[in-house]
Amino acid sequence: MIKLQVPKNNSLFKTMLLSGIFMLTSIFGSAQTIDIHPVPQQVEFSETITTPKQFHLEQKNEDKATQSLLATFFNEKNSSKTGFSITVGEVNDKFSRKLLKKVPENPEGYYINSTNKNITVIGRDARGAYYGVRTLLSLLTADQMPLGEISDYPDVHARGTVEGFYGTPWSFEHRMRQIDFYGLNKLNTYIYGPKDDPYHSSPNWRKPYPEDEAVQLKKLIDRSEMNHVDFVWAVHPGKDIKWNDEDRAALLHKFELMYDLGIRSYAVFFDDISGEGTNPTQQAGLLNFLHNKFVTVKKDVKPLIMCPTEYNKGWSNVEGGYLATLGKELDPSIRIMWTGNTVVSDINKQTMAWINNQIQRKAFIWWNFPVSDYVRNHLLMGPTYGNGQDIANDVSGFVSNPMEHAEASKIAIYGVADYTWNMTEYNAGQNWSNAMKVVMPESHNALEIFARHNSDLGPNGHKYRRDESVTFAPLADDFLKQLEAGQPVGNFAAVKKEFQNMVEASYILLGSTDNAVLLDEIRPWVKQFQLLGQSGLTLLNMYETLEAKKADDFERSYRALNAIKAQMYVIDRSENQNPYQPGVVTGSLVMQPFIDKGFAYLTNAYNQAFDKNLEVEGHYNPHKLYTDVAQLQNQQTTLRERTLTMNAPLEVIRFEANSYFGFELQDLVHVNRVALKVSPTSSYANFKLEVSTDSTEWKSIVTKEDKDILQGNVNQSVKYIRIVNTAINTVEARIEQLTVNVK
Ligand code: 14T
Repeated sequence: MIKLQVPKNNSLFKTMLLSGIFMLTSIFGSAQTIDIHPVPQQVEFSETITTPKQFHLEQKNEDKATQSLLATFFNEKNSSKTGFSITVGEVNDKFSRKLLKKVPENPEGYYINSTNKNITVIGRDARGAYYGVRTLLSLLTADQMPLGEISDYPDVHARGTVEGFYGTPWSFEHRMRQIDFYGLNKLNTYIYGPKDDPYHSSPNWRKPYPEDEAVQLKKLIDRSEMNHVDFVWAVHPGKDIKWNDEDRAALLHKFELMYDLGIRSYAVFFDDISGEGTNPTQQAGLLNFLHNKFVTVKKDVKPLIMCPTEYNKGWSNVEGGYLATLGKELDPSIRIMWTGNTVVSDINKQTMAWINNQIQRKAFIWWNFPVSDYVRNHLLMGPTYGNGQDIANDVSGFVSNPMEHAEASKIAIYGVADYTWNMTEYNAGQNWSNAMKVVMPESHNALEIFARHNSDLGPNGHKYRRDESVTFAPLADDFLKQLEAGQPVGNFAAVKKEFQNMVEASYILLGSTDNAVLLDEIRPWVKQFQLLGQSGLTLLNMYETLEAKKADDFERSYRALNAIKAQMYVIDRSENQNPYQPGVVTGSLVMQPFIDKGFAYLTNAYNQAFDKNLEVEGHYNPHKLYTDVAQLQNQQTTLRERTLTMNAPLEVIRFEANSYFGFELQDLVHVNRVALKVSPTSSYANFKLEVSTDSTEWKSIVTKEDKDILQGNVNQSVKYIRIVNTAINTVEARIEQLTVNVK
């Protein structure tokens, strides 16, 4: 038999390791790929043999999840006494004694030894054995099976997601699919904390879940157990908690109720609150109480996790001592969550050094990606990148806060699984390509074309951006430069190819059946994407017909492009109509701007050459936000028909005395109704509506409160409109709506 030795320092081996896909050559020279995910820590394969067909399986431990996972593969048909021997167990089962010392010390680690006679899988613990079986099954599902050793373990202890976004919580079915996905990809943590579940947060956090919801939670918990996922139930009591015995008891009682449903891991969130609930001494007192009276009493409950009120550096006031107090007073076993230097930010060594020093323990990272609750008209389907690959020993956990689109979030989650398992070997681009195949096995190519143009967020309040259309961007630049220099365009074919790819990919996706759940989530964007690709092709027709000086043909393409835009406008106004960022945006970083610029250029060039007057209309929003409130500085505005809206921020805003917020219009514009909705509505007493033509002289406008909305009728031409806080103190309120009707 020919031996394929793969020395560790061999570069071929390295590239294989990076992808988790191992190419082995069998004696007949046929290439064989074996796919292990996440990328394992250490693999030494020598040769392959034809994968056995009959097995003799022995499971030494009694882990139910491992048992049922094994049962998905081993059955009556492929098992017999004389079959190929497979033994699975934990270190504690003390079998195959000479292999025991090869099992990694790390929790959840495992060791696999495969020879041409047998395979042994030994886990450091039950979860390790379970992960070993996950890997075993990837070895057994290929025609050729590698012989050798795998020593594997995760770099980060707690790995997974926190369902912590605002917006429609994931459905029961989606959660079931997610939990299976986590088990499959060796993720061990699902923190349940959807902001819009009233039994997680106010007003009902003290109350038991209604029967039907409890039944579903129970099923999710059972499913988690079968996937070795810790289902962490989080409570968000800070909006109305009273620091007294009664509320402590209420929380303890709720924990008990959740324990009865099967919960064995808990978290308490104090994010995005104001007032009494934010007191660190009280928060620490409550957590310690739960630790002493619940966690240590129960014995089978994991250490508590808490999300602090100051959960990122930008919001933390070191002098105030909030974090230091938590660090000092919280029981050392309690994990503290952290989103990084800002609410939405990537994590590096310095981030970790700073926070870990503050809280005297390793922070538990809450990574706000791919969450899109502040850019709801976008899909975030790009690669998982940006976090330091040297922080494995600085974190106690790393979870991703995903999009309300559960299935589409799997692309990013697949990245988190790989990144947290084997950080130094993590390769974002490779991982992303693999992710496409995992979520859409048949149509992965089309999905990749779609996803590479659907990753950036557009301008947003958190200033968080992602790469998009990376390989197309230089083509677009060249194309426009040549156009503007009046030169013939040299890369026409390459540009055309990508627009064609877009159109074809969208048809394939819309007709695909390999992930109907994903298609349901992204359909509006795929339809929009198809139109975008078509508008690109039409733009190229405009270019060609202008070059050929065919006026009639040019004008037809021009009209067609306008018609496509009109269809895109309809989708944007009729699908995904949430009140925050309604609409459907795709290709917004490179593709759409390229088409808009090319369209404007070609139309103007045509007008000049043929002495025509075709309109270059763009319905962008010429008005701006006008404010001196730092928290609102990057908030976006939307103009729809004649209503100008400030996109509602999610957080509580602190309005200092005399601070203001409103709009600066492009010119003097006739303005009618102004409407403001904030909570609490008691703030209206302090807010005054003013208008101005020059921003120096201001006129007051009378307002009245109606159905919780403050309204004023301006009925004159102005350039500036603002709401001023006339209180002598800072006022804290959430802005739910600020709209102005403009002529
Ligand atoms: F607790 C946290 F770590 C956290 O990130 N909380 C929220 C989270 O629920 C949300 O999904 C995420 C992204 O929008 O950001 C946090 O919510 C915010 C963040 C803000 F900056 C709410 C208002 C904000 F102004």
